Amino acid sequence: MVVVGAGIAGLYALKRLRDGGFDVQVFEAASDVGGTWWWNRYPGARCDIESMDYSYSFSPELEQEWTWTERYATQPEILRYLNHVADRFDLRRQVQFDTRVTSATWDDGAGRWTVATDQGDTVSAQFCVMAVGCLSAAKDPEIDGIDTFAGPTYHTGRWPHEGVDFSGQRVGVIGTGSSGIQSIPLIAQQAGHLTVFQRTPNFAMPARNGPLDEARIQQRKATYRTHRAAVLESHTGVVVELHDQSALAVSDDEREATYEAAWESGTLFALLASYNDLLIDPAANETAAEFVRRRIRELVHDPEVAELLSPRTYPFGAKRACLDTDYYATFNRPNVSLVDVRATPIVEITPTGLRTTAADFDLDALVFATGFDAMTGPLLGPTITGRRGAALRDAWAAGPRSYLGIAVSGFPNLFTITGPGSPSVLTNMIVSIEQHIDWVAACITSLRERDLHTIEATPDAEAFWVDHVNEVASFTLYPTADSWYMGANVPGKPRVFMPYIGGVAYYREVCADVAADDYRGFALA
Ligand code: N01
Repeated sequence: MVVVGAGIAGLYALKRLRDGGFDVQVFEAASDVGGTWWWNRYPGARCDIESMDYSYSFSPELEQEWTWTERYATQPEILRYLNHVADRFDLRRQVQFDTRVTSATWDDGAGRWTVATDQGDTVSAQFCVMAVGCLSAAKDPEIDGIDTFAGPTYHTGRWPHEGVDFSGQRVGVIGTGSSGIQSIPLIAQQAGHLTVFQRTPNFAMPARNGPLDEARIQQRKATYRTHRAAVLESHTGVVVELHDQSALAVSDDEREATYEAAWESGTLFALLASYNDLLIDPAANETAAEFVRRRIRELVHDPEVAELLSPRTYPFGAKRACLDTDYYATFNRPNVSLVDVRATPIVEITPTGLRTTAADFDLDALVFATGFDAMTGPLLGPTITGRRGAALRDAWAAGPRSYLGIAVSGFPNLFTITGPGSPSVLTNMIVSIEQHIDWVAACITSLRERDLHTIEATPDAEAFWVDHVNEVASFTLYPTADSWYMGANVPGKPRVFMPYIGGVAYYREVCADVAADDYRGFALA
């Protein structure tokens, strides 16, 4: 088997499949393990799922051994954890680093994949597991003159390992998604002046991060197994209290108190889980959106800046919300200014800075917090060619098509871990990663036991699943936002809502049921 990627998914795939007696070779483009946590080293990078949830559940021993220090772990701490996992389970020896897979080609006659890399390797594999991540193809902004800037440019998703010293500099940050919202407060503390170029404001809620106290750690360690079981029954892979009630069915005072409690909790999904119609009914959603906007007005002193930072063009939660530490208060600093590049668009990057339709900005350094070609980008990076020479790129020209988000018709024995059509990015990623890999391991073990050699999604099953994913998304407000979930941040990318909103518990049931029904919707041969 070839596994592509040695991030959270690739490492677990290697461990699980090797334990299952399979011969596994992993290729990883980076120089070490960690995936997203190897690349995204920008100031302030940390996870917005609590550390004791954003960790593997497959090993109770690992769970007891490792002790997280903060409620929300920093990038260096998560990377240390993944290095510990790699060492503890002796995973590194089967990973070839600094090696990018360039192509995977299915050989109909042999019933195997030929996988080629940029280091000149060519290997033959019965199965190919794409553990390439959902947010790993960094996207530079498409702005004229980008190569003419005389100073350094940095993308948050490809941050220099030695760090960057912005002391005294005039810095520009383009982008106010999660990466921008995390890095802007820290860059502002260092820079002489920071100019934030904002196209669309985001909804951010305070993380209320802090050190984990010993009692909390011991309590979770004592109950980890039951906690993990509860996680599997949740919608998002995080246990949050769901209120099964409309936001419009309660009094204004009661609603305010509920939102206030969610805001104070510092939990990403808490506000969205406050009522059952926030992602369905625009009027219900507006109550939550206005609650956040009120908080922004309290936090930001200048009313004009507060209004600019207030999202008004899409429903709360329809773009991924963020957890922040001092984001809004950063705009009260005298060395920070906010430029609305929706009202006055960026015209070009110049050798000395950036020009909008309204002004020229002189800058020493530019930071692109401009996100990723999400979900499909990492899978379409290598040239994947399936049966009869068909390219995945062509099969997905109008948007990704997949059965369960894990397999594509015409591409036998190829598994897309947390691929488009699965809950993935709408959930705690580690929970969804472990579920996919456990499913794949059980699947190929079953094939081996029965002397079966190939598994392939049928066109009908794939068509049914694509329709289902779209249908459930269409009941919600998600498709109304220009989000990366919709591919809207990449010019020319088809507008399709890519993840599956069915949630962890329901989706697990579907996958288990498909397997129990002898892999219904798959052709086995
Ligand atoms: O990327 P994004 P991200 N001119 O796509 C703007 C996960 N994550 O790296 O909204 C001007 O969200 C763009 O503007 P607009 C998490 O799932 C998690 O921040 O397209 N602006 C937007 O403001 C997250 O959602 C964590 O109008 C341009 C920004 O750049 C996902 O990764 C931390 C532009 C991109 O925001 C992606 O987050 C970090 C242009 N030409 C990331 N092009 C945590 O766990 C783009 N923009 C905390």
